[in-house]
Formats: sequence, structure tokens, C-alpha cells
Amino acid sequence: MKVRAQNTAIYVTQPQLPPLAEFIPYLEQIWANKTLTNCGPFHQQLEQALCEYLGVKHLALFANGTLALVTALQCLRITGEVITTPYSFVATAHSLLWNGIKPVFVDIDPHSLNLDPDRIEAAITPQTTAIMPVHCYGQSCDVARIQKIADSYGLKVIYDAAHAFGVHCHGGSVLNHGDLSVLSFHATKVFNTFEGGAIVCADAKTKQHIDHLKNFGFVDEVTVIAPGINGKMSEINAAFGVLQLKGIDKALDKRRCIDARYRAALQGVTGIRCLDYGTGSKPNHSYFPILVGSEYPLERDALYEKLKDNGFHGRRYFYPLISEFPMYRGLASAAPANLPVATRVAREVICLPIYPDLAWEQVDAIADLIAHPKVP
Ligand code: T4K
Repeated sequence: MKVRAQNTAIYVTQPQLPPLAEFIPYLEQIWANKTLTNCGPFHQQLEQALCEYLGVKHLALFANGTLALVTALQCLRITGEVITTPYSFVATAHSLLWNGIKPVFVDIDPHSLNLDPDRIEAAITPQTTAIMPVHCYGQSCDVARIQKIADSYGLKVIYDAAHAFGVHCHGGSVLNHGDLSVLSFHATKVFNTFEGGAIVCADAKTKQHIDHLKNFGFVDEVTVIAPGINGKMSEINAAFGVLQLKGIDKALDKRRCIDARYRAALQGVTGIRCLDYGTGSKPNHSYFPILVGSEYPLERDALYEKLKDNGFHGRRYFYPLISEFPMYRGLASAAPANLPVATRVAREVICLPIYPDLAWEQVDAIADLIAHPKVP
């Protein structure tokens, strides 16, 4: 049976959009008060609402996650070398280069696909000032072990939590670990504000400093304390976020159900591995990665193309590895021999479509194509 997605292609994700009519009153408010940006009422409302929803003390909104990462590094005055993962979106390492910092790539754990704590210490040098792990696919890192290593070497920890909206571990928000955590609210994310991001921090003084840094360094009309950037989120984005937050639990629940349905259908398919979130953590099902091993009858790329031929556009996040891009591949830590697990996983992964509006028939059709590959 050739299973073509009904007329339109199915992509790896699709933004969650409330009915347009529900957004109109928010726009009317913006039009009425004429505050379009620079931390207006919706900006303040969204910061407050997100702190409550996520269970964090302080959160500073940004125009996108990349600017938030760049600013987080500025906030903690990070210099020298930073240990990070090659298995992420390129923005993780780019934020280091934008700050003149040298990324040092460390391999990932084969189960969580996050930075492997067992390998961090060997990469620490006198120039190391921080660790920047990623909660990849919303799977929480081994935050306890990473913190222990950071504490014994006097390093800062900045989590790239772009995928980790609403994720819990050790009984609370994963965003409360490390010195700072950075979220992305891009259109492709679990919670989106079209474009957007945030830095989560634990104290009011740091939050105030971040607020200055995202507004050119201005403290008042005539005082600039640092070479800050324009990282502010506009009122339209913030208003959309306030509205979007109302439907977030429902959206997360649908994702959880899709994840479970894929898992059940793919269980026992030789050569296909689904990521195991383990017990004790609450994931957000932002992605549904499968690893296509050598026992599967098709190569990863053949399966990827087969899905595409049937209208299902998965994505090979994160292939190529960051360390394979031209601006990184010359680093000693970028050598494939230093990153055997990440190198293998990047060649095995396909992220399957997952988003709240994905129909059950599509989930079943995708799983069916994978479970019953017709080998030529
Ligand atoms: N750190 C990590 C670990 C990240 O994953 C990211 C971003 C960042 C930092 C940086 O955060 P931001 O500065 O972006 O806030 C996408 C996103 O652009 C990027 O935000 C995301 N990670 C990355 C993993 O994925 P692309 O180039 O793969 O997106 P694109 O345009 O191909 O979209 C994927 C699919 O989504 C499309 O095939 C169709 C669908 N789509 C996309 C958009 C933009 C829609 O249906 N509507 C849309 O508006 O990078």
C-alpha cells in the first residue's frame, strides 16, 4: 500500500496556532495603548505567567533563543574555552563564537544523547570557564553529575534548554539547574511566540543585569553599563505567548499520546531504537527521534527518502554534527575519533513528525512505513 499524506506534505513539526479570532482582542489592546516593544505590558505579563507555569524564579524574555544564549554568556562574563556537545543545533556553538569563546566538543552519552558526564573532566584545561550542555530533544541532562564536576573545577553551567520547555527532573523544573538556562520559543518549538526565547535565572540581581544587557546596556536614559544588544521581545510576540500558554497543557498531552503511539507501533521493529526517557523525569515530547541501526533492512537515508516519497518529511536533527561544519572542523576536539558516539548517532537519526494537530492516521501510516519497509 502506498501511503501518501492527504494532499499536503507532513513536516517534522507544525506550529500550534490558536483560532485567529482569539488573537484579535490582544492586537486591539496593543493598538489601543500603542506600546509596541521595550518591555511593555504583554512582555511583563508573559514573563510572570511563564515563571508560574514553568516553576522558575526569574525569566527574561528575548527576541529569539540565539540572542538569549549570546547574552547568557555575556552575563556570566564567560571567556576562554567552554565544553559543549556537538550533537545540537548549530546555534549552541555559534553563541560561543559570537563571544570569542573556543568551543571544546565532548562526546555524548549513547542513551540520553546528551553530553556524557564521564568525558567532561578529561576536556577541562586551565582555559575552561564553563560547560554548556543541551537538554537534547527535551531529555534532561545528568544535571547532578554535571553540577558536581562544575563545582569541583569552579566552572559555570549554562544549559541550552531550547528544547526543554516544561521538562521536569528530580521533582522540579529542569530549568532550575545550572547557573542559567536558555529557552527557545521559535515557531518549531513546543511553546512558540513565532520567534522568541528566554533566559531563566535564580535571583533578581541577575535578572536585572540580563534585562540591561538585552536593552543595549541601558540602566536609565543616560547610563549604559555594558555593550548590550537589542534582544527584546516585541509586544505582538509576547501577546501571542500569553494566549498560547492557555492551550499548552492540551498540546503537551497530545504530543505525549503521539509519542506513546509511535513507541507502541515501533516496539520490536528490528534495527529501530526509540529514545528512552527513563523514570523520574517528565519530558515534553518536543521531538520523536528514532535511530536506524545496521540491523534495519534500509540505510537511514533510504528510510528518510522513503518517508519523504510518501509525503512524510522527517528531519535528520542533528546531522551533520556541529563539529563537522567548516568553522568548527579544524578544532582538535572536533575530530570524529573524539566523538564516536555522536558521529554514529548523527548518521542513524531521523526525527519523525510530531505536533498536536498530527492526525492519528498519519502517525499510524508513518509507523507502518517504518515497520514494514519494502526492500527493493
Ligand atoms: N539551541 C538549540 C538546541 C536549538 O535547537 C535552537 C533552535 C537554538 C538553540 C536557537 O533557538 P532560536 O534562535 O531558533 O530561537 C529549526 C529552527 O529554526 C530552530 O529554532 C531550531 N532550534 C532547529 C532545531 O530547527 P530548521 O532550519 O530545521 O527549521 P525549518 O524552517 O526547516 O522548519 C522545520 C519544519 O517546521 C519545516 O519543514 C516546516 C515546519 N515549519 C517551520 C516554520 C519556521 C512550519 O510549519 N512553520 C514555520 O513557521 O531550524
